[in-house]
Amino acid sequence: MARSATKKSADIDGMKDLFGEPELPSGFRYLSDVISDTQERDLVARFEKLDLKPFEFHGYKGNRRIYTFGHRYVFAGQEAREDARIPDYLKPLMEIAGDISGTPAAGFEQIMVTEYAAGAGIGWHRDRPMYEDIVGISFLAPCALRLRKRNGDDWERMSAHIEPRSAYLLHGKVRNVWQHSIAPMDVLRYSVTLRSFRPGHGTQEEEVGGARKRSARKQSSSA
Ligand SMILES: O=C(O)CCC(=O)C(=O)O
Repeated sequence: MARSATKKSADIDGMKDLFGEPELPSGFRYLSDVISDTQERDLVARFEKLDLKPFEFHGYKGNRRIYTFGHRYVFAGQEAREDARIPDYLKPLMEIAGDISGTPAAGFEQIMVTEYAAGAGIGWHRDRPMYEDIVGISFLAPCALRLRKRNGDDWERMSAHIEPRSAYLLHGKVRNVWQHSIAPMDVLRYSVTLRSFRPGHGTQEEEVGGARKRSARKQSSSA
């Protein structure tokens, strides 16, 4: 059965419900109000100026549009850019990722801005294997981050309510065992996803090749 958790202003970190059952899988962490209204407005104004491109996976173009910073991995559909340096205006978000994860902020070397216009969502997936911690920061609209894990022939499902200006962490089990997705949005939402790399990850070519093979076998969509 699906369970849902809504916490407006509290941190969620391995919390249990009244019956001692975990509300969300271990490794999930949530912090509300990590940025102010003004910061949100300023950052969204920056995102609106980016040359966002539809997310592409095996020739399939998703409705969401993305722009990536950090040049260790170039997503399909994105041009490899000479200068993919992380701009200064995103550095405060790296600090937030560092705070929520306990990983040094500088470790979040891959940053993706995603625009979900009305009708856009993201399918079930786990992030590519070369990434370690995944941090999401949300802008403009709330959404439900749906989580599912195989349980025999069935799926165990949970859902986390994500407010704008909040951050969530996917680490450990919720990152490695559970899949996540977001249903198509009714209204515009942006997210910034910050990813750290696993120690000793390979070259870009190996990552792209390996990720594609694994993705084709296991995942309906990948990020
Ligand atoms: O928009 C979000 O918060 C989720 C993004 C995501 O799951 C991804 O890009 O892999």
